[in-house]
Amino acid sequence: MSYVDEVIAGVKVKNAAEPEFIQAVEEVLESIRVVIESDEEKYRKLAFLERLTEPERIIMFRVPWIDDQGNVQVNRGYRVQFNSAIGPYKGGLRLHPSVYLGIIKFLGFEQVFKNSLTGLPIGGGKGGSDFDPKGKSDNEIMRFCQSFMTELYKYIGADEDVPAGDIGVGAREIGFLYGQYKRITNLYEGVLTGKGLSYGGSLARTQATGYGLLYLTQELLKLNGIDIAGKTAAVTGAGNVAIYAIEKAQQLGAKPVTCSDSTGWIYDPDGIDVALLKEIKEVKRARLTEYTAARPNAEYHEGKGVWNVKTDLYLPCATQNELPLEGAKKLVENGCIAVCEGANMPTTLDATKYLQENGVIFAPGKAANAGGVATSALEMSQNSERLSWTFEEVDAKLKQIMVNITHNIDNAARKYGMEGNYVAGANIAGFEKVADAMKAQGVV
Ligand code: NDP
Ligand code: 2IT
Repeated sequence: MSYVDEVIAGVKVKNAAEPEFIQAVEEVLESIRVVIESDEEKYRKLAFLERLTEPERIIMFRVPWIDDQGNVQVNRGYRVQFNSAIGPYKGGLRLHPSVYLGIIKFLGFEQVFKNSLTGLPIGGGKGGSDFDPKGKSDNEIMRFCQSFMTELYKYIGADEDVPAGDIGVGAREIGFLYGQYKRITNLYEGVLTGKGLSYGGSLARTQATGYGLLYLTQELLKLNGIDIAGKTAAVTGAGNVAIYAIEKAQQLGAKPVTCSDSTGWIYDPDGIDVALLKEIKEVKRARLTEYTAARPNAEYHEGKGVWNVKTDLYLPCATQNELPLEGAKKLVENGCIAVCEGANMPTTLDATKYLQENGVIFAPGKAANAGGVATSALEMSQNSERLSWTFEEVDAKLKQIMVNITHNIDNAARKYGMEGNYVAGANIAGFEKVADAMKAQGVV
């Protein structure tokens, strides 16, 4: 059996109850097969892939907190410190009831290659909890965040591990987490990113993932001789990534006509009203059903099905495995030109394969959504030099990083004879730097 197949089989046995982690590993290892097989015996002797797929450290802990009724609640907290070959662990925290170890491991594994693609010195990690922020008061959120940080602070630091936001973690949560870290450690350091502007945050971090997604989409289309202006787009999600993807798409002359949340989706033929969406989601923290009340031409549909809307571009920005084969078939039928992933692993493996085989330009999340973590690394730089850069400065750096990623993944795919396969290109380009650093640092 080839070394890659051997390791995939081993990962499946060892992590049998974690399908998302297995999925992420399979995708990466299949892509880098061509690199590994060019020097198979050396990689096998170094147990290189076994080390690459085993987190350096997994931290799991109890998070007790008291709800508004005075009852004690208990959640489980996680931090997976996956790989520190190229820098301190870096990656978000997710608060969602679906969180379990397999989700955090898949996200941490993806983060290793994504962070490498940014070209900045950041290793990969991820954390979170099965805590459900929906319906909780601000005080409950604060008590949860304080309890979570009371344990997590032991394992993180500005040069050690720097968490940030992800699903369910935005400016409010980062504020509570930062306050508690500072209180316990007495350190005013850049231990979290996504901070508020009054206490060390970076301009453009809020917008960065969505904006970055569109910068990459624009450049990738350009590489393929297509202009983004005038294109229609279907966006899923209605959170941080989706909102700023919609905003930047409009600025680039495209027309996003959908968004969604966990209960349903909106089709607005006049184009999504981004100010209204921000008001509903960022200010009121309300459901999308409120959108149609203010926009008579818009339709609200329960459940899933954004892929039924005929658009040129499809930008999934909600969660993992939200785009199944059935949706991919519909996209191809509708003549979709490109799918660029704002979320982490939103497309199932069979759907990805179907899209690629049918000529749809496909940009994987670890390249397409890297603008968020890249700007987090820029926030770390500003914290280190105790300066803040202007919005224009950060945005220009973000754009340049996304343009570089686009060309790097294109070139890596070409180098190995897989022109246009940006999944392979992203995995190979991300892997090369990490592999080089791991080899140089010996067996650790
Ligand atoms: P938010 O919490 O701001 O928004 C998440 C959105 O996705 C909400 O509209 C939410 O709906 C929807 N959603 C979440 N879970 C599900 C689910 N299980 N089924 C259906 N819809 C769901 O998160 P972000 O926008 O920050 O994150 C979105 C995606 O982007 C995630 O995959 C995240 O890992 C990825 N990402 C985020 C980055 C960042 O900087 N924030 C950077 C790179 C990637 P509802 O409110 O109803 O739950
Ligand atoms: O998935 C991701 O890249 C993020 N949630 C952002 C991580 C970060 O450290 O900014």
